[in-house]
Amino acid sequence: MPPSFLPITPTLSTAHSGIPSRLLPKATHAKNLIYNGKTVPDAAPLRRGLPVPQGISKTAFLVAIEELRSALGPDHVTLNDKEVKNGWYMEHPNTHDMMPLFDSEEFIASAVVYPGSVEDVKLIVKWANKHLIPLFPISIGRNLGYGGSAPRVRGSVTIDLGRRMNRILEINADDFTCLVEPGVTFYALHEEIQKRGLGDKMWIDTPDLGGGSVVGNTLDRGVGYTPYGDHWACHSGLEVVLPSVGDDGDVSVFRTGMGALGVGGENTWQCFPYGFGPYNDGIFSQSNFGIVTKMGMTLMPNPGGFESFMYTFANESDLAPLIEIIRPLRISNILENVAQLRHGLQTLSVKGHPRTNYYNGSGPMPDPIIRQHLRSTATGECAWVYYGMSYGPAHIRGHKLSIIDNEFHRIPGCKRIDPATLPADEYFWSRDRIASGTPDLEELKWVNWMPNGAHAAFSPVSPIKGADAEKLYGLAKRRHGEQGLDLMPAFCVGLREMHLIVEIVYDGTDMGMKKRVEKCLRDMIDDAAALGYGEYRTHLALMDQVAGTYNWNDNALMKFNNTLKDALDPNGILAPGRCGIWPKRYRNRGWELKGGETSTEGAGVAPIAGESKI
Ligand code: EUG
Repeated sequence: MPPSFLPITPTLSTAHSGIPSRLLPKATHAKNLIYNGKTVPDAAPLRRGLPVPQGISKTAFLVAIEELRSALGPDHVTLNDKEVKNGWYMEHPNTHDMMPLFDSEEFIASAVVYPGSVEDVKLIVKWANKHLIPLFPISIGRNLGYGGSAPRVRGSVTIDLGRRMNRILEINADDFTCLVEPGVTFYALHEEIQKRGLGDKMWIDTPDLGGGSVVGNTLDRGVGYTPYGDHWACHSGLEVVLPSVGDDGDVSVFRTGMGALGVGGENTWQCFPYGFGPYNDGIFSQSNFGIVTKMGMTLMPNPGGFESFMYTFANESDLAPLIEIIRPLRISNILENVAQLRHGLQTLSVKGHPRTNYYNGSGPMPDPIIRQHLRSTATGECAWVYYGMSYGPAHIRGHKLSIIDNEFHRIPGCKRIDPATLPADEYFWSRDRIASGTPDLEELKWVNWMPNGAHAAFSPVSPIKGADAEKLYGLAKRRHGEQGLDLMPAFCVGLREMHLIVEIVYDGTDMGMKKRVEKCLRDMIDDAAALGYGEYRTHLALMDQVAGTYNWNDNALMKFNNTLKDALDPNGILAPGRCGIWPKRYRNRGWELKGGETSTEGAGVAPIAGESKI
């Protein structure tokens, strides 16, 4: 479809998941680029029909759906029996993985349900236990590169929490905290703070793209780029609906931390995350133990000034000595935010042009070609680019920046790029906005590297050591070379560890390429595990493999998770398989994905013995 006919991107005034109007021109441009890169129709009719989950007949499933419809209202339950439509970042599907590694009809929902309240969520949980239908809750569904909104088990009923549960319940300008529902995006929270005239007073922390759910991203232990970048560490208080039905026939909802107080818990719910007794929040992140319906989050006071800086490093071999320089600076907070050290190729690809603009060969784009094209950019020819920010008034920043400048210049060929020389549309300024709490839309431009651009990530964590960086970069380079894929690594440096994020960009319609991407990802996970590195997060397709690497003492951790799963969700209805945790009914039936499969399904689920409680 010619871009001029593309409908306008929904804004926050018309959709909870919409774009802030300040970013609408950017969204229009980004959407045009994406649609220009699509070589196949955006929507395709379902080839395999309604994806009914295993363990229930189609007839019984449709009867159950009618029951849910009459309980919640006909508009709040939709069957997924027509088509797969991929859309793009701002108008993404809530039914399947828009960036599939498998066939699009593998990680796919049978229906989507839209609760409007915690009571509705409880009702849905009761319904799922009665009919033994798997549920998959999403907040916004923009967990892109890790499966998006898609369920792990084919035919699960997606609970789209965000569409109707998207209130900002509180922004507390005294305590610098907020309380949000799952449908609040980083964009929406930022806009609301500006609207209330609090923008000069407080910042939010945002990931590279602002369309994600604050709750969803935090539960997935996502990362942002202000000093409040560790989202999980910055949250305070959850409200959770549990997945089982008690002996009294009711579904339990509870609050963690100070929110558990019988009287007045709201006072300190967002100020002190721990409360009394065991700290339970952890088991609801990257898990399938409960449905989070409210979350508290801390907000950052405006530090009184900020200044981005950017350095380039000439040689690939500068990586290890540079990381050694970064570690003490980061631990002592001279480097104050989760900075990014990116490979030059990512600086090129984020301009949003297809790879074919630069190179037509097969195999990874050769370094001399990358360097040649970087020469004519504002960044200049280099191997690595460091993006960081210093906070506080000028005299405070000056002290820190001079230390950083001296230290970085110990690497021969290091160059500080003067921001004053950079045009307003340079990617640097997007990093500048993000590191100062203003959500942006720039990052997704590198998906245009490939036609029908999709991406999946290899995301290992390691100490901030040169030797670790070299080993991880080395194995990624070797495995990308074997599969003929371009390597675009970025090191995101936390306080005492770093996340290496390797996003592989691929053609989502090219099954051969997808198989190479899967092989590359699986080989990197195995290589990393053999060297003592594990991933902090992964794609649905890779969760079993990654969970399997955390196997110390005869898989003691997974045994513990299984114990929790069986206790909290005896019928196994909540997000089976998420993060490698399979309910009893699914275990040992071949649901785990090890690599090379064409189907994501196992051989059935165990029936429940005895009578249903409902
Ligand atoms: C990015 C960052 C991540 C992640 C996936 C993608 C952005 C890449 C720091 O975490 O998990 C440029």
